Amino acid sequence: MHTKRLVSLPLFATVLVTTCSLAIAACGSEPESMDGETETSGDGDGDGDGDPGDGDGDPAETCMPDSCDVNATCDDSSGMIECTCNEGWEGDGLACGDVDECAEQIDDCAGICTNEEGGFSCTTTETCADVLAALPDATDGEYELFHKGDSALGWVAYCHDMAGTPTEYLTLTSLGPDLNFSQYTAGGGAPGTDVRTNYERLRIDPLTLEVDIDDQTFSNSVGSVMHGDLEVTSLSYAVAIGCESDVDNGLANIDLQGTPFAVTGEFCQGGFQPLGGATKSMNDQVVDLTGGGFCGWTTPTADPCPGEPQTGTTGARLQLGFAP
Ligand SMILES: [Ca+2]
Repeated sequence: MHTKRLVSLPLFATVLVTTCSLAIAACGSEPESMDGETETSGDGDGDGDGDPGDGDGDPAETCMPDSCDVNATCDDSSGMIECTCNEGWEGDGLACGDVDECAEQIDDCAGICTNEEGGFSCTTTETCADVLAALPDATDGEYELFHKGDSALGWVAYCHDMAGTPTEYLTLTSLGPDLNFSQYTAGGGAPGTDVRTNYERLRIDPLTLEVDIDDQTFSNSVGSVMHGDLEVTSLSYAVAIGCESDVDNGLANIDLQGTPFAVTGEFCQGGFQPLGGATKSMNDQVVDLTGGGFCGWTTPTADPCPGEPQTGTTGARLQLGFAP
């Protein structure tokens, strides 16, 4: 970034440069190439010989408007012209190019970095709506968001419905029949086959990190159970229900491994003579739930504990936080 234009030159070169300083328009890079030549070939006798500041009669150089690149600062206080590219620019001072702060990742931007000549701009992306505002052509997909606009709290969201109402989901990576599911176990007062809903993505509020457990957009379900007159064919997330007295045979699993989040919320038991509980493990990224009663269940805590979780409209939220 720093370039001394000329240091020690034989007399003929100094004259050339002085001429350039006076007739700048024609100067170009000629003195620069002379400089390189001198340093390799004239090593022995060049020392102090033709230095303009040496008091050997040569006039000191003076910064002229075109001495340096337009994006550089000229300094002639030493008697020699020194050109230094300004902040946001890089080069030898005679020619300065833009620094791409985004590509070099020196922007500290909590969002979308856009390189600009001599600087950059940053659009903080805390929500998918922020992404859409910055990138009007953005389609549904994975985008990095920053909780509270903090560059240290980045996470990858799946932005859904970007053509309509941008909505944030957390993509789960622990997928399988026994991972990230809710189950209403058939039997007792609930005839039918086990209802199990497996989740691939969770609806998450990027501002509060609460999961709306009732959003089943990215889930699939099997089974059918009769809960009184209601046929249940799917369940909210993190809900374990059973309807066999004295047994907590309802099941559910939360597994956030592979995401930056852990479960910070608690769980409650509801129903008639409810049983069950929640066991956290793996730095609170994994929670195994059991629930039962006649009927009874375990769900994320709400006030009061959800009373009709089989309907899929619990209104409950599962609180997440960044894993330690
Ligand atoms: Ca730039």
